[in-house]
Amino acid sequence: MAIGNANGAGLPPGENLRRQFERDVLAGLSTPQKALPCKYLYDETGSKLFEAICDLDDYYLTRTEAAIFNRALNEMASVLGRQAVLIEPGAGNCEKAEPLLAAMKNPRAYYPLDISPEILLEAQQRIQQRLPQLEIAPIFGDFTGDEVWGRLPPSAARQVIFFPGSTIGNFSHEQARELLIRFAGQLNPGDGLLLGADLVKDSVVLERAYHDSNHVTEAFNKNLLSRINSELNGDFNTEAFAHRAFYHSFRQRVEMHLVSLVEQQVSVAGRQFQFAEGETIHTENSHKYTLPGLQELLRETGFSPEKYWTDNNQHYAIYFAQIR
Ligand code: AVJ
Repeated sequence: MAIGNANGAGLPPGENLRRQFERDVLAGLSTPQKALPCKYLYDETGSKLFEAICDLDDYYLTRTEAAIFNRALNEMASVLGRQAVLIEPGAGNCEKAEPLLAAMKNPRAYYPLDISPEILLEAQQRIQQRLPQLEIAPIFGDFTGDEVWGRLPPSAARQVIFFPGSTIGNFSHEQARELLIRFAGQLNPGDGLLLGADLVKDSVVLERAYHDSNHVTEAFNKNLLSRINSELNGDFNTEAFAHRAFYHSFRQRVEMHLVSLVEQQVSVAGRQFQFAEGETIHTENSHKYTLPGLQELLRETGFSPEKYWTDNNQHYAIYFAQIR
């Protein structure tokens, strides 16, 4: 077999991803507002740091969502109905699906989708031990592309897409619409979506969650620079950048940036980039929703919002919607 062509086929595994990373970083550092795609924050170190963020007192999202699930699990299970198929895009360690599957009435199957096989296979074993009757079929790939969805087994049973964790917040409103339309395309009338989203709230609470006093989010943000240094032969001095996170109330999102503390030049993959003092790299968005905003998003994308659960402070919501 011939090795290597213009498409990068035949390259060692990981090389295509590295090249894509390089293209995205060089392009992102070349625009007037420097910006990097937030998905690159989640390499192995970044994912571990994100898990540490989830345990922080300042980061209310994870525990608030967990408490809503805990309290409403049986009600959710009955809304999902008997013998439903649960599909989870970006499932990761499947920690949120496990109690839900255990509460559901004779779930037909669980299809977790994720780019990371190791974590998914480990989760499959764990859940299979607890629920031996359940069919679990992990599907590896990027859920924002078409290709993975084509590999889902067709099903006559009721399907429910499970999308917790405020992952939707990483997407712009435009991208969120596209994503939900993609979800809808996978579903039939009467099928469901269980969606977790963080709500608009006091900016002090929001900013503390993304600028925590333990500096874990700072480490998470700066890890992107270390990753560029090691994978793309960069020479970022992580000390010369500061973590910044602020709530942009008009855009209803927390923006995460890295601020250059001095005027400096940085080299990445043989190319030079200038930073003025105070210039930033925009590294992540975390969109916040209002309940009416969520309902509108659902309606616009072919869903009919049926029921939601929230905490007493209305900091976070889990929405159940059906395909019209
Ligand atoms: C993984 C997108 C839900 O936006 O709250 C947390 C990512 N970034 N702290 C979020 C994140 C910094 C997180 N999501």
